[in-house]
Amino acid sequence: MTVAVLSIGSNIGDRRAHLESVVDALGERLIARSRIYETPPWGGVEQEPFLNAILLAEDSDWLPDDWLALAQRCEGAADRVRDIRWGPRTLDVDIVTCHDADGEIRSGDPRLTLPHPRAHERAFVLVPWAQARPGASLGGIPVTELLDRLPAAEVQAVRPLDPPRGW
Ligand code: PH2
Ligand code: MG
Ligand code: MG
Repeated sequence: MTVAVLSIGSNIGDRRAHLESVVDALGERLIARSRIYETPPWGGVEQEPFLNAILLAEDSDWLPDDWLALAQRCEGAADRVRDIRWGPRTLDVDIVTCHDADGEIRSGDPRLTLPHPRAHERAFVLVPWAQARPGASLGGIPVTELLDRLPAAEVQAVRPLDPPRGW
């Protein structure tokens, strides 16, 4: 059994619908989700604000590659085009961490590095994650402690949307 923490984001088109498409694709695998946050673009590319959320999902048989395949299917279904690094996108589905019975899976595979190598410095990942799973940790460090290390302005700029339709 593996449990995956997925960071989902969108800043093109119907942003909310793109996020919801991942919830639909996960179906009964979904075990928790954060609220949806509006977040300023991270990474230095000038672009529209993102909607971001964190989803937790589990599957009794899946390995990290299966979560990656699901992420890529969802991005493909949203007509994701790979162009500018850290640039605008209809849908981005990143695997932040993946746990099995032995704990956090570590992988240096360039196709899927685990845990995600930049998650610890992204408020748009850490804020929703701490909200969905208050006790969460990354590489043995509590997510709340990682948040304390980031500039307060970056953390405060990650703002929850009013929850419509219960999300
Ligand atoms: N994704 C990026 C680059 N920058 N900024 C925010 N706020 N949210 C994102 O999901 C995001 C980003 C590329 O993956
Ligand atoms: Mg990403
Ligand atoms: Mg990605």
